[in-house]
Amino acid sequence: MSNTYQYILVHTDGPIAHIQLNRPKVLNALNRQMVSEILHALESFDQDNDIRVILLSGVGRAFAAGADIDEMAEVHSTDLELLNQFTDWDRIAWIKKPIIGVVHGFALGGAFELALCCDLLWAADDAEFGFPEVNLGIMPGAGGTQRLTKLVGKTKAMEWLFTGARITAKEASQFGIVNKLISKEVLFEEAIKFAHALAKQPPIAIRYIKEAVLKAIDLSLYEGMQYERKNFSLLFSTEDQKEGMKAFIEKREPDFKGR
Ligand code: DAK
Repeated sequence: MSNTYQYILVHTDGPIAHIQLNRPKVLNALNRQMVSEILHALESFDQDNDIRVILLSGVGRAFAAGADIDEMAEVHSTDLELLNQFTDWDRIAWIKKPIIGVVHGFALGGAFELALCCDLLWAADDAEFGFPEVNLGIMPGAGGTQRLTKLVGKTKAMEWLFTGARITAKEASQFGIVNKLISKEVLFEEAIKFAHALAKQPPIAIRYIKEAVLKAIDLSLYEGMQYERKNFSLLFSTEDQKEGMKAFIEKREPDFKGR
C-alpha cells in the first residue's frame, strides 16, 4: 500500500503490516483525520490476503498523548453527535486480524483507548498509560471506561478514571493490561520477531479465536460457547486444519496457507 496518508505511516514486511502514528511534534495527538486514516489502513490490511498481523505504534517520543485537544476545545455536543466519530472507533474494534500495539512513552486518553482496542500489547519500560480526560472536564468516549473496567475490574478502573493518574508500564503489566514489558532499546525488534512467529500460525484459526475471545467479554458463558462451537466446527472445513493435523502425524512443521 503506498503511503497516501497525512498523519500515519504504513509499510509492510512480508505478512506484517506496520501502522505508525506520525504527528511527533504534538506527541501524535489523534485528530479526527488521523483516526480515519488509522481505520482506513486497518481495514485495508484486514482485507489484504498477504497480511497476517498488524503492528500499531507511534513515531517520536510517545505512542500518543490522546485526542487532539486543540481540535476538541471548541466543539459543541451537537457537533460531536453529528460527526459520529464513535462509528470509526467501533469499526477499529471490528478488525479481524490480530493487532499488536507497540507502546513507548505516553499512551493517554484516546491513545490508551486505541491501545485497548489492540489484541496484544508490547510495552517499553518507559510506557505510561492513563485517562487524563477528567482533568479536562470530560471522560473517555471511545470505550475507555468499558474496556479498562472489563480488563482490570471496577476498583482500579474507578481510581484511575477519577484521578487521571498515570499507570506505569510495570503497573500495567501487573494488572494484565500489557502482555510484555521490554526495554525500550529492543521493543520494536522483539515485537517484530513475535509478529513474524504469530504470522506463521493458521490465520483463519487466529481470526476465529479473536472473534470468540472478544465475544467472551460481551456475552454470557452460554452465548459465548455457541460462538466457540460454531468457529470450532468451521475450522474443520479449512485446508489449514488438514495440514496442521497431517504435519503432526508426519512429524514436520505445518505450512499454513490461510485457506
Ligand atoms: N492534544 C494537542 N496537543 C498536544 C497533546 C494533545 N492531546 N498532547 C501534547 N500536545 C502537544 C503540546 O501542546 C506540545 O505542543 P507545543 O507546545 O510544543 O506546540 C507538544 O505536544 C509537546 O507536549 P508537552 O510540551 O506538553 O510535552 P511534555 O513532555 O511536557 O508533556 C504530556 C507530555 C503528555 C504529559 C502533556 O503533553 C499532556 O498532558 N498532554 C495532554 C494529555 C491529554 O490530556 N490528552 C487528551 C485526553 S482527552 C472521542 C474519542 C476519544 C477522545 C475524544 C473523543 N470521540 C469518539 C468523539 C479522547 C479524548 C482524549 O484523549
